Amino acid sequence: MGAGKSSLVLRFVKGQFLEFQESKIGAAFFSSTVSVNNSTVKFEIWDTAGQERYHSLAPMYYRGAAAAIIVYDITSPDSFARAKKWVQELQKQGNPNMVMALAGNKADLEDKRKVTAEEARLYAQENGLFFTETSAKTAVNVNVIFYEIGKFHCFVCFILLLPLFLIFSFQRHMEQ
Ligand SMILES: Nc1nc2c(ncn2[C@@H]2O[C@H](COP(=O)(O)OP(=O)(O)OP(=O)(O)O)[C@@H](O)[C@H]2O)c(=O)[nH]1
Ligand SMILES: [Mg+2]
Repeated sequence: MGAGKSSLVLRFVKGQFLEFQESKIGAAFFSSTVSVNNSTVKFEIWDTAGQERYHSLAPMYYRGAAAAIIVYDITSPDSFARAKKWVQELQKQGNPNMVMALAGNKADLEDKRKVTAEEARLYAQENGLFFTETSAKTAVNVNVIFYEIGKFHCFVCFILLLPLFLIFSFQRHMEQ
């Protein structure tokens, strides 16, 4: 099951949550304009297929990317391992100025947790990533992670959500 990339985008862009999200085959595009620190930021988001068989398509999206959100599921150690692989790949192949954030999603499923927040926080610190746990279901920290990224960039930026992943671009305009 996916880590919740599409769900995070749906929550961020439309404020909704679906118990049964369709798995992505191609990539879906979303855009959303929000106010961050007195600036208007236009996020342009590519939500792409997370399954391994679509891995080869990823560089097409992340090459120009200025920001990435790597998403794992706190109930799945396997998804955390895959998130780390994506971080490595982006560090090697992505834009060197790319802002990266790590999101431990499904934080509402505390009773099924298999990845501790400490473990992920430490990993994020070591790799210079912004880290937070999120829940697309309850909306916890969903805006926080997008706003954190929005703070960094002016003009066109791209964001990805991996391992099961997603790309955005956003533009920032000074508010009048
Ligand atoms: N409890 C809970 N379920 C979630 C959360 N986010 C997503 N889900 C569920 O997890 C499943 C997968 O979510 P998706 O958003 O499709 O995951 P994805 O990463 O886009 O998956 P792919 O497109 O297949 O790569 C769906 O059934 C969602 O309803 C969350 O924060 N909490
Ligand atoms: Mg999806």
